[in-house]
Amino acid sequence: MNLESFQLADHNQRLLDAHRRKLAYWTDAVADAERVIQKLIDFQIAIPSWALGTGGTRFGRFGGGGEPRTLDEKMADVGLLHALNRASGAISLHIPWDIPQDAEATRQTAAHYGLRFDAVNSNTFQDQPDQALSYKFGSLQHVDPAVRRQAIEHNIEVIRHGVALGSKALTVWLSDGSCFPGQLNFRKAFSRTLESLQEIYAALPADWKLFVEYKAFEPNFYSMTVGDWGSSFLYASKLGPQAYTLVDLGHHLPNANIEQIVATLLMEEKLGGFHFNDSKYGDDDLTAGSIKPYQLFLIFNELVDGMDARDMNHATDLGWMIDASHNVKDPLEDLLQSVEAIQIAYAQALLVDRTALEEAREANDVVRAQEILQDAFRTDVRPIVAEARLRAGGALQPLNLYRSLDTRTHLIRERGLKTVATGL
Ligand code: RM4
Ligand code: MN
Ligand code: MN
Repeated sequence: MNLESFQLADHNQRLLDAHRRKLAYWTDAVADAERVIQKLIDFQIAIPSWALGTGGTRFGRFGGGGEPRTLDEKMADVGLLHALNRASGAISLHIPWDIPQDAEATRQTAAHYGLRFDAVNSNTFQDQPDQALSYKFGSLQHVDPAVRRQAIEHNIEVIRHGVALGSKALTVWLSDGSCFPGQLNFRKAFSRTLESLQEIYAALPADWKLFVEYKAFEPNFYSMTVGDWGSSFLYASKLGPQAYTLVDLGHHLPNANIEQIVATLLMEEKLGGFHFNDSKYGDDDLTAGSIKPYQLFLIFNELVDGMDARDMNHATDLGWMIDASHNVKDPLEDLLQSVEAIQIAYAQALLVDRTALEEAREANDVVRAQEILQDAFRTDVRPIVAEARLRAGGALQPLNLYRSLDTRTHLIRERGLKTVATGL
């Protein structure tokens, strides 16, 4: 569904006065507002092609209707999100869930919506119908070199698809590991995985990055071969300068201090990208900021601090992606919520008075340090996030506009009630 410019203009016009009143505080009292607004305008968060349909639980899937049936329809959905919030200008594809049939046409369609292609993702955690050998006992770590070869070739194929689309990174997430103690020789599993990754790394174009995503657990697993940031960091370090660690917020053991992990990886120049989501218990893939917004803010606080320390470009030097999957929400509404939560956390982190924070730290003034952080976290930054959207050509309240246009009903009419998007 296309967003007509008059619909956007009507919506913004109706809300403009109230918005200006809320914004007045920022323009009058916050010297820094313009800097924050500009950074927000530049900051784009990639939408995963697998988040546009309804996700499943381990037991079932409850579709909401109007799901995109093709890659073109997925790009149309992301295009709609981007038209609403002007902050979703990229899409991340999972292969083989979304194989572009005609790369040039796909590129043109993406360009029409103002989208670029973020990291491409390989999949050796499922068997495909036409696949010769099974990944039941792993892929890049498999004891049989023929299975490893197949998995390596698949990753190289994914790079090829990415090159054709103008992507600049490959994300490798493996569900390799073991279910029972004794099943696996940990050292051999590590070495085989490293050797396989080395072959994939060798196939990377010079301006590409390889993201090694870690995950602490899968239900029913005893060990994961890339189980934590330490092992991902090891792989990335051994592979070379184009390899980085990817942090997915849902991939840690409960209560892990993710902000500290982020700070360390950034310092070591090995943080490559992010998969945003939120969770209460496991890899729940819930809406970003829906459970632990303070944690999200603390992570952004480290990101801003660490990136500034290395003079990095916030918008372009790391890969920013959402990785979520839902059963009970309209996926597009959910993604609008996630993007906004990420922007809010980012804006709050930009407000932190870093000079004062450092002074408080050097003076062991714990109370003051906490006050400085919480002052930023408790600031309602929604008016400047909305202002950034407005200036970039988006809607003051994307979710409200999406609903008032009855978008899902239109999508169901256009695509049908029982459509199923590829993915989880
Ligand atoms: C994994 C991991 C990967 C994602 C798959 C679908 O748990 O988060 O990034 O590609 O799920
Ligand atoms: Mn992920
Ligand atoms: Mn995950």
